[in-house]
Amino acid sequence: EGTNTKPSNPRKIGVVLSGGQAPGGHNVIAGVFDALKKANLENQLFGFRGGPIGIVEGRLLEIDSKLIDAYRNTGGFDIIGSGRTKLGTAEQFEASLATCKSYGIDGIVIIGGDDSNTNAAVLAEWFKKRNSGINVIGCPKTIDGDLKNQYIETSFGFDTATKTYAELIGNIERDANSAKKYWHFIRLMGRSASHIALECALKTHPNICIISEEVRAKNMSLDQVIDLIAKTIVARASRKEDFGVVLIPEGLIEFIPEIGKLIAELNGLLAKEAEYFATIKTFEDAREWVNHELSKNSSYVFSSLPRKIQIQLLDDRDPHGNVQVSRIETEKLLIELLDARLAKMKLRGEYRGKFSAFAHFFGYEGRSAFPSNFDSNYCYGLGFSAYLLLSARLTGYIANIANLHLAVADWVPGGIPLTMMMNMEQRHGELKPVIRKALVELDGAPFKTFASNREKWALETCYEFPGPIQYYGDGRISEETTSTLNLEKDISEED
Ligand code: FBP
Repeated sequence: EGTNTKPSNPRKIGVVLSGGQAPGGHNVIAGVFDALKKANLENQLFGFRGGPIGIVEGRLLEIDSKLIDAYRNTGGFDIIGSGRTKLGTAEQFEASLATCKSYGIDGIVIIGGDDSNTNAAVLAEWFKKRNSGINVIGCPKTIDGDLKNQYIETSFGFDTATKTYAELIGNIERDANSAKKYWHFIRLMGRSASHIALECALKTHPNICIISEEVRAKNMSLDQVIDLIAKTIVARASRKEDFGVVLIPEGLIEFIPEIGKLIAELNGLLAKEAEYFATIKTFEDAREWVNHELSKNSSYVFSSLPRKIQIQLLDDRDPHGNVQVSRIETEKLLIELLDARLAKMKLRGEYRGKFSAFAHFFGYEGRSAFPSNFDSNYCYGLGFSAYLLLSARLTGYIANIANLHLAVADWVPGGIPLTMMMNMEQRHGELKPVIRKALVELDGAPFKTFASNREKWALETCYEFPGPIQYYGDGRISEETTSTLNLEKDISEED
């Protein structure tokens, strides 16, 4: 609130949704819309369609009150769609400038993850160098929870996605504990970091949760990961508990050192030889060629994997040239290897249980869920702040809100220059500015809390059943955010 009663000069603002869906994206747009209409009813909001490519190709639509009202507090990004096009070339920047000029747009809000916000900073700098008068503001989005740092407490979407998965995991735990005959292997989304798996473990107390960052830190091989799981299965079998729940972060496959190395080699090879690779007709021929091109170790690792996983590893790459981990069925790989391992142990008389396993993957069902109260409020606040930053003629900032573990009335909105969270890193032999992904910290409070409980959760059956997201009723439940954020804030306040 302020005392100024004079409307600002009319402005046209564009908004873009970039990358994977995250609950609350529509509320960011609602926040921008409401703020700009409060500033001046003549202000207009445009949505670029299909992600960043919409700016380049000039695909946009005006967002009016009727349209935005139909999308308030809903999940998904379907109001304007999303996409993963990477903005980086001079041609793309020129085309973006032309789009803005032809529609009179002088401010852009980019709603995205670490890469999209990096691109927002680069675009902001480019527009500034051209004296275009176009300002660019980012907003921190991703269910993966890995866009956070000393300034950004959490990315939006993480709260709702983990609550959605935790509800489903709790349901499976209850089923497992009722029938007492199945092991459930649940892979959870999260491209690299294991924040989602860790948060779900804190909420549901599964028997096993693998944390990729720990696997990498301990340099554990695939064989050792299998050992670890087998040990718990055997221990529970000796207590006549032939059931359990295992959480697996989808990024695990890349964090197992020998497979990580194989994937890095494959990414490089398929990028370099893309044209030749496209001419190979059968999987058998592709496998033979790949085996020939890979280093001896990686070729050995590749050959030892089941055919289905080999096919998935050779699947299409994402726009950054990386393997798409959401398509690799790591949970099935683990079950297959455990089946073989436990059969051998049975023959040696080391295991007397019955191993019957089911594989699940929870990803897309959490990305477009109806946002929790936390995400609804957080996103609306981010959108509103983004417009205030634009109206202050700032550029290259990311909207942020501090004190998110407190009641909404105590939240503090603001903005941070994106360059404050960027580092120069070598990418394809060139120094590039990047916002580093925040991985799970093994000395952080969330992981330590998990680590101090996991032995008990492994053997005893201590499942927790969070149930569905609550929107009304007791505020301690409906307004509560993630354990991850609360634990991180508790520690930083003690410091
Ligand atoms: P963002 O980083 O863009 O938010 O996307 C994250 C994510 O949901 C990952 O968890 C998952 O691996 C990936 O997107 C799946 O991508 P796609 O939607 O292209 O299948």
